[in-house]
Formats: sequence, C-alpha cells, structure tokens
Amino acid sequence: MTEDVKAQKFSTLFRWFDQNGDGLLTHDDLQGMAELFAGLARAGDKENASAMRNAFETWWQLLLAHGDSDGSGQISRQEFITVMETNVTDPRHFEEAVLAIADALMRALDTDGSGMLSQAEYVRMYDALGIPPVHSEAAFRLLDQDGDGALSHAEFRSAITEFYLSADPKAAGNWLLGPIDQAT
Ligand SMILES: [Ca+2]
Ligand SMILES: [Ca+2]
Ligand SMILES: [Ca+2]
Repeated sequence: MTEDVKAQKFSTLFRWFDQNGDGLLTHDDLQGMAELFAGLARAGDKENASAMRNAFETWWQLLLAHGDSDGSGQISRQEFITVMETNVTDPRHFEEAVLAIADALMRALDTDGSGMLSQAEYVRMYDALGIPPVHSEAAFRLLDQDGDGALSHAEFRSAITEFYLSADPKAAGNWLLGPIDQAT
C-alpha cells in the first residue's frame, strides 16, 4: 500500500507536467514547465531562471534515457511513475534535477531576500505554476514545521524531498501540489 502513495503523487505530477493534456510527456511539455518556473524569477534574475531551465532539461534527459521503455520519444503515465521511482529519485539524480529546481525556485520566490519565504512569497508560486491555490494556506502551515510563520530553505527542501521520497500518506510534503490523486 505504501508504494501507492508515491504512485499517486507521481501521477499528480504527471498530470501537472503534461502541459498540453494529451496524456504523454514530451520535451515540449518539460520546456513548458521550465518556462513557467523561469517566469517566477524577477526580470534580470538570469541566474535562477537558467538554473531552473537547465535542471528541467536534465530531468527530461533522465526521463528519456531511463524511462522511455518503448523508445517513442514520449513518456506515458506508467513510464513516468516507474522512472520516477527507480531513477529520478535516486540520490545523485534527485539532487541535479529536482533539488536544483527547488533551490533556484526558493531563491527566485524570496523577493525580499530575507532567506525565508513569507506566506505571500510562497503563495505567489501557486497561481504562476498553475497549481489550484485553494489549499495553499493549509499547505503553508503544514510545511512551516517550526511554526515561525515563514518557510526556511531547510523547510522548503524538506517539503520537496518528502513529496518525492516519502511513502507516508500523512507526510506534510505530500501537500506541495494540493491533495494528491486518489486513483492512478
Ligand atoms: Ca503532453
Ligand atoms: Ca522572504
Ligand atoms: Ca518556519
């Protein structure tokens, strides 16, 4: 049963990444995601924008190299779930793809340069990335583990890591994208 939670989260992620909604992931979908993320960086913040673009490209190359089992150049939902579990969440790949995006995203969202994300800075991510904002306040409270009213870099990283690695249905990080899919 525990693996089901991860499959549900990766299924939710797949639906979000499939920008044109055709039920397959292609290079275009991942580039579309990269542009959504890069758009959160302030004008002139080339460093974080290009870090996010590069990390999405790395992610796509991992999907293609390890997940495209039928060699179609497209990744199906089942191929995505499998390659996420077996390969992308492998520590060395997780760092260069997923956490590289998380680190640049955190810096891009921290518009006042405080080193922490206020609720307003955090919530801005939802609209811009096309995540339904209805659960953003609840998510913020869950992810703010020490309850000081702001997300530290460590709290943000831990939320992302829990979303991808935890099989615990109650993990706070599961809330990153709102409620997870109930069926895969
Ligand atoms: Ca697609
Ligand atoms: Ca801040
Ligand atoms: Ca905090």
